[in-house]
Formats: sequence, C-alpha cells, structure tokens
Amino acid sequence: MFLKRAYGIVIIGILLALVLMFMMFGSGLFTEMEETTQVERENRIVVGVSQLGSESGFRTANTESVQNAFTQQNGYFLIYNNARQRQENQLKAIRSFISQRVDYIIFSPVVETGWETVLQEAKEAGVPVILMDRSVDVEDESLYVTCVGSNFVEEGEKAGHWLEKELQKQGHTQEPVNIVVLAGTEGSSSQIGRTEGFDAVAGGHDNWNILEQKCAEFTSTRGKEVMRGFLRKYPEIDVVVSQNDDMTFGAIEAIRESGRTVGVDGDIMIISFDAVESALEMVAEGTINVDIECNPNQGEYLLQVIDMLEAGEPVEKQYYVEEDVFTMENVTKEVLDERSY
Ligand code: GZL
Repeated sequence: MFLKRAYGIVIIGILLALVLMFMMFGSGLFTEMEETTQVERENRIVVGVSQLGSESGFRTANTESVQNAFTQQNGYFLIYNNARQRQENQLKAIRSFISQRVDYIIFSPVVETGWETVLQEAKEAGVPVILMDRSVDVEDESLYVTCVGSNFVEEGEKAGHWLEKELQKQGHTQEPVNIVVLAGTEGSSSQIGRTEGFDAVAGGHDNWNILEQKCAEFTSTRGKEVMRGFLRKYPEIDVVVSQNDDMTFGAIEAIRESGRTVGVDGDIMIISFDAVESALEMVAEGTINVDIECNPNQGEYLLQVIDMLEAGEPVEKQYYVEEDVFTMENVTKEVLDERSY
C-alpha cells in the first residue's frame, strides 16, 4: 500500500515538473519561433497569396508556378492559402493578410463580384493587391494594382473561329450544327469571357444551335454528370464546347459510355480549354479536336510586376500571358516533351 502511494507521489511530481518547464520554456519556444518568423519576414518581401482552389490541372500548375516564383532564394516570404472554391475563405484570407501587414496580396478571384469592401480595406491599409488568373468586376479600378491573367473573351473567340474553319472544311455550313456547352464556375471571369467570345462568333451562324449551356464547375466529375444529362436530353449533338480540360475528360467518358464516339473521326467534336499535357496527348491521338490554351505559368510575370513596383516603376492595369491553340497539326512530340503542365 505504501509503495502505491509513493509511486503516485512520484508521478504527480514528474507531471508538475513538466507543467512548470513548459510554462517557463514552452511560451519562450513559441516566442522564439515567432521571433524567427519575424526575423525571416523582416529580410524578405512578404506576399500573401489567396488561391481559389485545387479543382483542375490548370489550378495545380498555376499554384506551382506561384510557389516556384516567391521563394526565399528570390527574397520572398510566401503566405499561401487555398480557399477551396469558396469566396468567403478568400475574403478571410485577404483580411488575415491585411492584419499580418504583408507587403503584397495576390489572389485569383473565384468569381468576379463581391470584392469591393475587402479591397477597400486593403487599400486603406496600404497593401497593394494584384489579381492573378481571373479578374474582378469593380467600379473603382484603383482597388487593385494590376491583373496578370488570360484574355478569356479571346479564348472563346478562338474556339468559335476554329469551329467556323472546321465546318467550312467539312462543307457543313448550311445544315444545323447542334452544340452543347459545359461551362465553368458561374460568374468566374473565365466562364464569362469564354462564353461571351464563343457566343459572339456563334451569333454569325444561323445554322449553329447552342442547345444548352450548363455549369459543371470546372471539374471532371461534374463534367461527366452534366454530359450524361445532355446525352439523355438531346439525341443529336454534333459539338461539345467544354470550358476546361477536366470537364472534357468527364464528358468524353460519358459520351463513350453512351456508345457514341468523339474527336476527329467521331460522332461528336470536342472543343476544350486549358491545354494541359494529358489533354494535348488526347489532341495528338485525335480524341479532342482542338484545345485552346490557358497558360497557368503566371509566377514569373507576377515576380516581374512586383520587381517593377519595388523599383517604383509604373505598371499596366492588365498583363495577358501568351497562349496558343492546339490541334493534331501542331501537337508534336517536342511540344509534349517540353510541356511543363
Ligand atoms: C482560367 C482558369 C480556369 C481554368 C480551369 O484562367 O480560371 O479555372 O480554365 C480552372 O481549369 O479551374
């Protein structure tokens, strides 16, 4: 009995000693970490990045290009947040960056609207905001310094012009052309721009019937589900316009499950956007007819912009990244070997 009591006293003594040690050093440990972080931050340009999510191959490459640019070796301290496709998470992240007094905020807005208040807060706090990939719809354009991204209307027009040429080549200029559209995230500048651009071209062709445009959230799962619905609803589909490769992958699965074929020699033509490597392989084999590139490698462009701002040089309101259009004719082995995304 005595031994049990002694054992208990020893255990309690050890626990008390541990608690005491933690109180003495534990906080010091955290203070030390904070101080280290503070020291690290002081010597570098601090950039808060709010990425909208990780929904697609494009997004993964876009995130990698930013993380590869804003490195310690390049003199940066990167604070990164993934908003998982939710605007409220981006708003929280931006407010957190403001409270952490970062030097710059970079974000890819999941949708175009709803940013005025938080951008006004950043402006009042003196934190410059740079848009990446997508843009915002605000009255006061002084709320952001610049946007580095794609010309989505031009991308949509490229898709339309390719279809014009293809149908002319096939002598298919009078008969009805039945088109369905898998749209990206409703209200995103990529969905708005690509739709506007393609519709502008389609409006010049009375025989083009856009049967339906439906949101499939830029993901392959939703792309497959929405395409299945289109196939059930429309017996005659000639063209699928899919606003990103991930939705295209899902749509092709659904079309093949229905017993129909796709691509250059298939029942249904496939027009896609992004041109990630795995999609270009499908272009090369004739499964996807054309892929309109959307270049995710924006990190280097963003670095140059911040270098200019740091040097007090003026910057443009909009920078467009270079982009191409891929068909079987120009997806060579070299293109695939050199592809970084
Ligand atoms: C376009 C980008 C789009 C891509 C999709 O710049 O915003 O979002 O086309 C991604 O793959 O989800």
